[in-house]
Amino acid sequence: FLSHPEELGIVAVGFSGGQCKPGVDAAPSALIESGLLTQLREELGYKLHGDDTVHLYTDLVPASDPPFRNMKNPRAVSLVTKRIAEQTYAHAKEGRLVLTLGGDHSIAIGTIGGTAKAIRERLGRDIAVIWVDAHADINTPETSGSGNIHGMPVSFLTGLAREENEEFFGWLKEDNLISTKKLVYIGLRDVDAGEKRILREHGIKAFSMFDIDRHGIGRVMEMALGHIGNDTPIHLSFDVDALDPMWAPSTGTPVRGGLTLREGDYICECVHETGSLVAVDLVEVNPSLASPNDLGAHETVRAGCSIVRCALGESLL
Ligand code: 4U7
Ligand code: MN
Ligand code: MN
Ligand code: MN
Repeated sequence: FLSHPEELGIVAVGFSGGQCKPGVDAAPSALIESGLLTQLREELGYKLHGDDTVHLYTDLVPASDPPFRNMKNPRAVSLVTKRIAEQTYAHAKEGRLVLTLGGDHSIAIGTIGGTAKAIRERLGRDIAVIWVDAHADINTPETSGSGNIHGMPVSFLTGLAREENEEFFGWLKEDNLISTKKLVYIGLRDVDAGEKRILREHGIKAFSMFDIDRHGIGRVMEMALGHIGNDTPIHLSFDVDALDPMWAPSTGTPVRGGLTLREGDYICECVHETGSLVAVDLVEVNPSLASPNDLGAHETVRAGCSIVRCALGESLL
């Protein structure tokens, strides 16, 4: 699906407004400083386009941004994700593989909104989304208990949450949206009651940690990719909190009982192996959420780099 499979469009998003803990905005710099982009260039042989500096989008963040429909920082998140959608759209429209380094998971409203539109225009195809996460991130503004938009991106992307007003995600049009039928979750273990109802009502495919324990990650990946079907462009959105806190402690909403790093890498390898990958997000790394004298932040950044390299084909022999 890529006209330039060896070309990577990089979007580095230092944005944290989708949740309340500072620090997740520092993740792209931490990932880049640990050598990720150099590895992609020198070891995996990609040609990189786009960001070597990290966007902080501070010019877009309004001075006053009171809640709207229970959402926190709604204007900022809407403006920033609109800008991100323009960035991923531009790379995907060129036929490049798009890599976005977040940032909190609200940014997927932009990353997926942008690739969905570009792939429709370029190939006339709907993308599938593989959402790897401890959480389903499918709260509507009304079902959300926290009001944090990083718990809502999937509801906006599937059109389950809608808002006409341009200022509050009204810029999302039909061609930015994805179908609930082409969405697959892997790694779920902390899903709110309202979200469970949404998943059930819409028959959304989800592989929880229970399914991974029961069938093993190998069989789960067969089933997940089988559900999407061969020959469908895939956007992989990877929340580092899908990994067990043993591997990725420095994240805003850690949940015990998660994926091993090897299972996370395996998911990415299988997605890469399809040859259908068009975009990857890595989100929710928060290097500041670690005690100064432990290795949590370093380990989490390292795990994030491993996830990205696997998705981009490092394990190919
Ligand atoms: B993340 C939560 F209530 N569901 O809506 C919410 F448990 O991007 C958590 O997956 C959302 O890290 C987590 O606030 C968002 C909560
Ligand atoms: Mn080329
Ligand atoms: Mn998430
Ligand atoms: Mn999560």
